Amino acid sequence: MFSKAVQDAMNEQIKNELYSAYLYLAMAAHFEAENFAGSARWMRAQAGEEQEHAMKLFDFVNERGGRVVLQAIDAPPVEFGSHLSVFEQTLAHEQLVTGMIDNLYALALKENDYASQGFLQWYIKEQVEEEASATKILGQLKMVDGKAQGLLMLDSVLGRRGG
Ligand code: OFO
Repeated sequence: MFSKAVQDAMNEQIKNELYSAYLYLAMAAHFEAENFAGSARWMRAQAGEEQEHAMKLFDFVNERGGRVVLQAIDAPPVEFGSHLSVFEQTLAHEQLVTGMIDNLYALALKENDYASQGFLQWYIKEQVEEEASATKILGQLKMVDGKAQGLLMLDSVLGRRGG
């Protein structure tokens, strides 16, 4: 059954996913201001994915006969520092979200909520991808070592994301 505890935790996670969208949109604005159009595009696409993560939860809560209750979203930071620092913050954020999804899954287990466990498997896999993609970009940024030519090349590669 869909317990109140799982429903509340999913409503909380809708907010967390929307905060992720907000955070990546703020990073997109940061890159736009720094004239890194490709990196801004990557972040904008990432923000779009986070909205989809929120909406999958939104739909699931409704399908289970629950009630979606939207919560206030904190303002994200404005400045993020160097390219390397932005992707360090991206990886740290995704690691944080992985912990949130793990806690949600643990709650579904505790509540004997098999449908939610099945549903959350998608998020567990998605978090592996999210962390891997931030880790890969971070590794490339370390190779570039802050050099303008390398940063511009990487910016162009990142700009290919999102069609
Ligand atoms: Fe929703 O995966 Fe990133 O935060």
